Amino acid sequence: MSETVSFHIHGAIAEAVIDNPPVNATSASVRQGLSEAIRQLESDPALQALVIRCEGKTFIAGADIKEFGKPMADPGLPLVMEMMDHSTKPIIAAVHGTVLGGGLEVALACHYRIAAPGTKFGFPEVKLGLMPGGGGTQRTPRLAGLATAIKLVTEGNQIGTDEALKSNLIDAVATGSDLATKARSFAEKLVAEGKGPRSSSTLPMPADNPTLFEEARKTVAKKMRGQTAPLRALEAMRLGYELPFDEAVKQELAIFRECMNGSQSKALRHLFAAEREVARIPGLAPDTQTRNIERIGVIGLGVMGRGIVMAVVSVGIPVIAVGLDQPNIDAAMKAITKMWSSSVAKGSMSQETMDKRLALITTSDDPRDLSPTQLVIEAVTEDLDIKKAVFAKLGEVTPAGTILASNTSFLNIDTLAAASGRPEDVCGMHFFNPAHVMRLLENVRAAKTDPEVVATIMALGKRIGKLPVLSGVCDGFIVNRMLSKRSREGFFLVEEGAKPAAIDKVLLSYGFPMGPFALGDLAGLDVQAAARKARAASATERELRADFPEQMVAAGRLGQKTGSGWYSYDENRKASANPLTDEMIAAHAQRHGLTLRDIGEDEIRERLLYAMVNEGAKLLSEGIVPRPHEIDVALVNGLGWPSYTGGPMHWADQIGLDKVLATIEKFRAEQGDAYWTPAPLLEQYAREGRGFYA
Ligand code: 3H9
Repeated sequence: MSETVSFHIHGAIAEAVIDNPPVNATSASVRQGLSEAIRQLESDPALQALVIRCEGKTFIAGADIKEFGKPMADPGLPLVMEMMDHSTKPIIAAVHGTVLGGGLEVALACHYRIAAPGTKFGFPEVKLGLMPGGGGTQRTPRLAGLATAIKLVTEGNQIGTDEALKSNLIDAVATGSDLATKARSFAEKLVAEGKGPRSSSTLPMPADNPTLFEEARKTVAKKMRGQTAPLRALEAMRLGYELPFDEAVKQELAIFRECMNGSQSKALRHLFAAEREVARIPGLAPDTQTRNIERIGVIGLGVMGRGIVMAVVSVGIPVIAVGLDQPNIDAAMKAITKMWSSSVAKGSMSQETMDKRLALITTSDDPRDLSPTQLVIEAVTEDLDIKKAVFAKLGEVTPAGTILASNTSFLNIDTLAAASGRPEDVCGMHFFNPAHVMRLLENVRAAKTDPEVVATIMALGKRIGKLPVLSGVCDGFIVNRMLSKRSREGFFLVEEGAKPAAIDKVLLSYGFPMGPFALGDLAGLDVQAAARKARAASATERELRADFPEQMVAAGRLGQKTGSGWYSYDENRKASANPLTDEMIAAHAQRHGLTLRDIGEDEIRERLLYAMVNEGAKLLSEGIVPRPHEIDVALVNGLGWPSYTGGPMHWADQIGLDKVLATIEKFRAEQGDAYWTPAPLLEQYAREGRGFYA
């Protein structure tokens, strides 16, 4: 048939088997093979039905992303689906794994669908800045109803077989025997019962409901701020009420193509590839041995330690959790139980799951009890002396080969490694708060970290559901180092006259989940003040003068947790303007003789974000990260840098590094070399007319 599609005949039933690893995407040879299979079905009078199924771990997981942006070889997917739709003999999709995007569209263009237990279905196109372009916005409402269809195409989430069956997206679940056999019997039964093709395109659209469309627009505006693809998907779905099916799918395809050629999809596709690229560590052989991790120790049971315990046991790995003393352990277990109980109360976790997770936690106040673990994650107070003492102790009480990882967010891992006496076993594993929720994990390779340790923590990160990114040792690693430059500019802008709320608004409207001041209130101004104190020795006079966190801590305003910070908070932590903030800024300006001026949105945005891009370029120049991919993936997933811009380095490339450099030079002239000296790599790339990505 084709390189990737084989054709088999079992009596009256034909079978087209797709084998196009890794995910059976609808590449050109798959489309060609499928179209030939349908032609064969039509032309051979002995054949009564066709089953389409896939080899490997999944049915078609979508159109081939690698073909996007290039001329599409014939036949296009819409043509193949039209052939299926118009076939005079029934076509059955036998699906398993992840039936996504164009894969789900192929299945819906078939006349019947049978799924293996555990199959997942979804339209993840919006996560790539796209919307279904192969009839998904037209067939799904016809089969599953408007509410389900809107949710599937705009949110991009997956549903399981139960929901798919209930929503009429599949006809049967193949329990009891293997999918291929079950699908064949299903086809034979159809033939025996004289059931012919049954096209979803001929079904009527469900009753219109403008309220559902309006609600979806609001949800998208809130949850996927700034993203255009989900709105375009709704626009395409509405066409079903205005045009005949064939015309609506043509227009849907045109909208899909517009999205595909737009900057948002380009950025999101870049991130999709970058997320996979960061798993391949330059210089680390792919077959590097990983150490066996069966039990993990966590030492330090504050907010971070608790979150790490929760993340680890959630995938079934037992934890030995070591706290300071019994009251500290009790407080931690109480906090963990409270969080899980609230999930049980909301119905997002079962009592059985909670009990299982709790049973995986053993507590102790003695670090010697960590000896049966293969990895210990240290999450004690961010104080170098305290951490050094902990690493010295861990070096003593755990056997050689046990990995010792620090969750520090900025301290020097090489210093901790030396303190342990076993530097080859030491690394960083920097989780983001809340550690059981946030996807990003910054793994840190220190000077002497064994390659096996690096391979192990990268694999473990994935195992516990995180997105691990590898960084070298530096103050703040990737996210916090870049973020510290944004905070600096935020404080300077306030000293120069910009209002904190106005600064936050600029980033919020650019797609960030919050601005620097709302983030400071959330993280705690005491935490921010402590980080400033730790860095005071290397700070400039101007940085020391902009001591807003310290002033607020002195006034007992620690942010959300005390109900007052940059903003005021009610009992539900809803923010409102805080008059004390204006008073503090006015008094600060008077004390230091500062002149305040009006600052425009462009300057605010450029100072906050270009300061980060410049620091990212320094991370690259210094070899802290080997490529810009790590930076983009880390900032999007750790800070909420808007994904549809592709992350700071991709974003800067799109603007043009010459333009970014010119603005940085302007800020340098206005603000001084100490803050705005361009990274050498940025200067070099701008001169060469290239981007951070070659
Ligand atoms: C679409 O369908 C548009 C239609 O509506 C319009 C038609 C006209 N193409 O994630 P993994 C590669 S848009 C090409 O590590 P997992 C991936 O790059 C598409 N390649 O595995 C990686 O290769 P490498 C809608 C793809 O098991 C390898 O497969 N579909 C594609 O953790 C393994 O990937 C989607 O958006 C693809 N479509 O997860 C689905 N997908 O290592 C996107 C993956 O060389 N895919 N690859 O970089 C996924 O969500 C996950 O890959 C999946 C497997 C859940 C399938």
